[in-house]
Amino acid sequence: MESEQQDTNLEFVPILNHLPEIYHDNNGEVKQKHEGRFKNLKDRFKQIYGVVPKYFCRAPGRVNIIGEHIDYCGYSVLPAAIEQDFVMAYVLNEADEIELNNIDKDQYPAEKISTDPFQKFKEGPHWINYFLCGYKAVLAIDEKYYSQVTKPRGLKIMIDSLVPPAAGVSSSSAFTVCASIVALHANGLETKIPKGDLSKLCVLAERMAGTACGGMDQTISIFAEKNQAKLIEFNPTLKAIDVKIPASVVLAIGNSLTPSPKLLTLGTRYNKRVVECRFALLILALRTGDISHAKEQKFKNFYEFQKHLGYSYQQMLELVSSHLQKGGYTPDKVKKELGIDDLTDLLKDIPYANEVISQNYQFHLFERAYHVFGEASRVYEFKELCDDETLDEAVKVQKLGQLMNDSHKSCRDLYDCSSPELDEITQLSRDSGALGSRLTGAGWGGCSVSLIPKDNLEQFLDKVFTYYTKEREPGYQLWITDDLERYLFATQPGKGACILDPQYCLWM
Ligand code: NG1
Repeated sequence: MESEQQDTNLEFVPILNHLPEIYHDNNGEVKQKHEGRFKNLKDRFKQIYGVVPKYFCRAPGRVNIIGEHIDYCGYSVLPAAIEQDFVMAYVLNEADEIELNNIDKDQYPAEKISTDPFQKFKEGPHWINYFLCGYKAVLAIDEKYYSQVTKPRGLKIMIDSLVPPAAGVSSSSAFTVCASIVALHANGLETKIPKGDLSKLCVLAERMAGTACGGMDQTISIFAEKNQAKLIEFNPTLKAIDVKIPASVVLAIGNSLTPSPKLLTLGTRYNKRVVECRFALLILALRTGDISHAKEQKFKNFYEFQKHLGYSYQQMLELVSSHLQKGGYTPDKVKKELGIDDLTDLLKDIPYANEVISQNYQFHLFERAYHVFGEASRVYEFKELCDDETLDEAVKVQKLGQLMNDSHKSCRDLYDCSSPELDEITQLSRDSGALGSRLTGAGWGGCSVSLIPKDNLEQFLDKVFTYYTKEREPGYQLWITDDLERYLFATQPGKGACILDPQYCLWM
């Protein structure tokens, strides 16, 4: 497995010939659904630019089955790609500019930007910044790669996305990865930047745009394989290991329809959690005798610290219980614990850390750390159960469901990243026959993922549809815009990012 994985890190993003290599063909869906979508994209491209697109690049969103808010602590996660993806059709542009149009032109009006990879991000959470993330990943971060491009090419692009935005299924990374593939293909780097490096570059680029993210989303979008969930290990080296979900169950995604736009709440939510984990790490390291740590920051994350101690997850949980206090720390208390006057110095590598410090009066260090070690352990329990061929199938899926329920509870009660709607839809899912149900992705809104016995799927979907149709309090509105099947659906692990062979465009 080790050497197999080394090879995948060095592979390049594949160029594929046919849509059935990418999409599942349940009941002839490729013809009915996906071909139509690509034809529409091609027609819209021609209407806008007067020519047909030469290439298509695509990258999927993901569902995280288990392992929430632990990738940035260095721990492994267990996601799968979903079929919903970003597709970008493009041709080269004689002019030194990048024109971008979106099928959804009302939400995402046309934009023109220069080809300069070092240009600044737009102020605020503008969608073009995700394009820039992917563009910069390839052309502005690692000199080893971008020095091979004498002059970045101008581009005309048409974007189509089926990944619901701000819903915890990583539309931001699917966007970033898809843009990175356009940038590498258009500039002749598709056989220069291997998948392992590309995913790391995409992570760095998304961090430049503001989120102190880990690497789960970009990595699964690039490494995913059809019908395989993946255990993504970041340490000691990046690995994407196949995980077979038992055949008797399926995963279903339910959108709570309460969007959670991460970039608008970094100071109080996502990046705050990253800061809380950092404070917890520093205090634990001091308490276990590593006086120099707070100043020198010897350990980048909890993973490195645990490795240094040689402790099990259980021992880490005991350490947290003995040394961290429940109920929150004020900034002054954190300073006192660490024996320092200024916290910002310890957070230099975390984007928007100043906002986190200025916007918060309480940091919940015990709760966050306790979640992280519990969740990190659940990920491996989940993987081991999936791998265990001796276990009775019914017992196995029951245990997997329980781990997902425990994960949700921990996200809700310790990490405080659930929402009333996510609690409602996960509970409704359990009551409707799911073996387990949890929030997926960053949380505070967005989607749930549930594990359902295959034979109960139809009944399950019928029951959970009531989440969308039931009468709610006056003034309370879910963001339903069109057909419900976009919000509640069974999902099969999908294919990772790819380029479509230009021949495909000729016969389409
Ligand atoms: P989403 O669900 O896309 O907001 C985020 C991070 C992940 C991970 C999860 C929580 C980005 C791009 N991704 O995902 O790295 O930390 O939250 O597990 O910010």
